[in-house]
Amino acid sequence: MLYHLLYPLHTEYAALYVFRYITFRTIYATITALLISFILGPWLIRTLSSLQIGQTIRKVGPESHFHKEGTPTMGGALILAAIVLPTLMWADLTNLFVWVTLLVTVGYGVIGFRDDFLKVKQRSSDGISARTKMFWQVLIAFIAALLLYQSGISTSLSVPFFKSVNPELGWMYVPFAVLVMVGASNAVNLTDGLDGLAIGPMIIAAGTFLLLAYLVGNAKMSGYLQITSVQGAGELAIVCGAIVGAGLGFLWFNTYPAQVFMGDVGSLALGGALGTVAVITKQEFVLVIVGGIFVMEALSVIAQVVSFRFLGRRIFRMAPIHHHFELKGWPEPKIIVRFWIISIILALIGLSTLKLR
Ligand code: 57M
Repeated sequence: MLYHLLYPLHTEYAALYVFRYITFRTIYATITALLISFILGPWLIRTLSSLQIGQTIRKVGPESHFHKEGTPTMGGALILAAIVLPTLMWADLTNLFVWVTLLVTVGYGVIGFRDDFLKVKQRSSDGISARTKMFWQVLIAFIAALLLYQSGISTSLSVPFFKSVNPELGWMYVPFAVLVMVGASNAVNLTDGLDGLAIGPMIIAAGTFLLLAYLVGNAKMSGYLQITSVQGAGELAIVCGAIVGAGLGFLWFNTYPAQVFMGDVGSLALGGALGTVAVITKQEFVLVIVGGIFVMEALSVIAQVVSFRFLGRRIFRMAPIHHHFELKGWPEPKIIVRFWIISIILALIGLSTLKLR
């Protein structure tokens, strides 16, 4: 909105020319998101507590979590507001990519909201069925992928480390994009099981994709780096900036010992947003590296379920893998901070793919 209102006035007030720059708008989207989180955070936590919107803890889980019963949840609503409002304020709203990313983010947020709401209402940890959740996730991702496909976005794949390997997917781009969006969303959801465990790597991944979106959207830079250029993708740096700001603001309250959990409204939305940005910037494989913590968490569940079903024994003491370390006796903050450190290393490796090709 600000971009559309203020940039045209640069002919009269030269200083307003600065609104043209993605870098400027990204920085202010990040700061706006942070401010929204800091201003609304304490109010939201008080409101959630007074409405008794608290977490129900599974009794089969690690005992160390029992004391978390009743911690306000659905803090993801704050994350959503702190992503959507700054994006609407600072991004170019004629850009299709911005709207597609918002569609998935808000759409997944609504699915998560419904799930959290039912859990709180029924005072159980069941929520909506996995099948229903998956149906809506796939449907929203499908609409998003179709919009991208029809916009004429390149349907070839970029493979890290191999600049000349660009398999053409054609219409298969649509199911592939759906897989990335739905997969990312569920992987972040599985990771969200310790204070700050999901939001830390999310901030790091969104920061990395902020840079990637900027580079991919800049014809000169992408030409120099020999990466697929996607005209208009630079605006996603603003969305990523908002995710970083919203994430940092949320972490302020979610850091150990957490005053609030994000709930599915946050985890599904954040994962969906990251998946969509990866699809648009054509960095889906780099997402597997940068979001390696989320991938590891999801793979630990798959490995555990497969092993238990076919071999009759567990690989981990409990999946997702963060529970394994908890049951081994690692203190919660140690697991969290170590996962953050791994995330930073993975982000650096992900960025190195820009040069190693
Ligand atoms: C949601 N939710 C947390 C909070 C958060 C297939 C199976 C592996 C699925 C998996 C599952 O349901 N995962 C998705 C994980 C829950 O957090 C809430 O959920 C939101 C995110 N969706 O925002 O609202 C609990 O996590 C803790 N928490 C924190 N701090 C935070 O900032 O401490 C969350 C955020 C909260 C709180 O305790 O209540 C969760 O873990 O439930 N299921 C599992 O993860 C279960 N694993 C399992 O059954 N493993 C089996 C098989 C199936 C692989 C095995 O290993 O044999 C475990 N989850 C729990 N207890 N809590 C089982 C035991």
